[in-house]
Amino acid sequence: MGSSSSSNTSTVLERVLALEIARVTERAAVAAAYLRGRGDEKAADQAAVDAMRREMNNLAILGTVVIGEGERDEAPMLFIGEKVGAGRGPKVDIAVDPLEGTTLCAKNMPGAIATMAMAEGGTLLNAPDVYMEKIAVGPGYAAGIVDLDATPEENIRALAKAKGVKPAEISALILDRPRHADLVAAVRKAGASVRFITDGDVAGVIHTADPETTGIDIYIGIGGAPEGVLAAAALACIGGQIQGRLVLDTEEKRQRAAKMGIKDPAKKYRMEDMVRGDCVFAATGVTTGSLLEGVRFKPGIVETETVVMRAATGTVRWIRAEHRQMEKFLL
Ligand code: VTB
Repeated sequence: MGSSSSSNTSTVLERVLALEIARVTERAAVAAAYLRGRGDEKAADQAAVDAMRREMNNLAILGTVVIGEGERDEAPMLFIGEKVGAGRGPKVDIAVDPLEGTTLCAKNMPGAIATMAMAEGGTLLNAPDVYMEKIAVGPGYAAGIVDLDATPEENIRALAKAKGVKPAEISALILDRPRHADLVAAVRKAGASVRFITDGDVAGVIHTADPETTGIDIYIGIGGAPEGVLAAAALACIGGQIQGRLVLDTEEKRQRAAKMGIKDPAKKYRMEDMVRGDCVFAATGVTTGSLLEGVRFKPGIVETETVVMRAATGTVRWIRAEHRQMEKFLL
């Protein structure tokens, strides 16, 4: 960090924002939870976006959304470049996915979360909402143990060797999509086991950080770029490695990226390229999943579970909240 202005921002991230951020994801999660199981992805996403924006605008920050949801599936977004916050305080970059797993929420299936990350201004990857190739492993491995440019077989073998197990004892988490057919075949050919998720690769990547509990050693595949940056923010806090490469397969996408300052469309981003400074990451469960409990409505009480992580210290806080003031959740 070094300069006094960034250490000021760090202090603010530590003292205030690391807890304030929980309110933002809590509010988004509760708003989405009111729309669980209604089969309406757009409505749930919109509710989460509106709630997140509303709560974020109470924070004493000069925030800019640098990567967010919206363009790809035309969801109602907190758009890239949008200014958020109360208009005073430190300059911060913000990555948002107000409802990660809109389908999971609309179908009331496990694993929908509300998530965001906040970092010092100019330190989070500013990119369009396109796909991203990703590969991630948890902490404890030599840098570069797996690589986007290696074959799946090479990655599985290298990881198994480093872990001191057979490839058969390695589990890879992959989004269940037709585009991953070759990848899945290659991972299986290498001898590893594939676990599928239907959605929710932010939590998927986070699972690699605790393989003993989750049974997941590696995340591989193509998902959303915002989810990639959010996952990188989480791993920057808890340890691990992630690499990403934007899928800029049309001239239109390359131009959109160029406007955001991306000169090399084929650049391989390491975690440190996606999250360069101190950052805080938060996620609140919407539907109960393997990472977080979902929102529970009880008579007079709304319960939420949130995880807040901070890169500079590696602190991870689990916040179980009981909310008794219902009015604030009704938009
Ligand atoms: C992933 C996953 C998301 O999108 O990023 C995925 O984490 C990738 O896009 O929860 P496709 O659904 O288009 O394959 C989600 O599933 C939904 O945004």
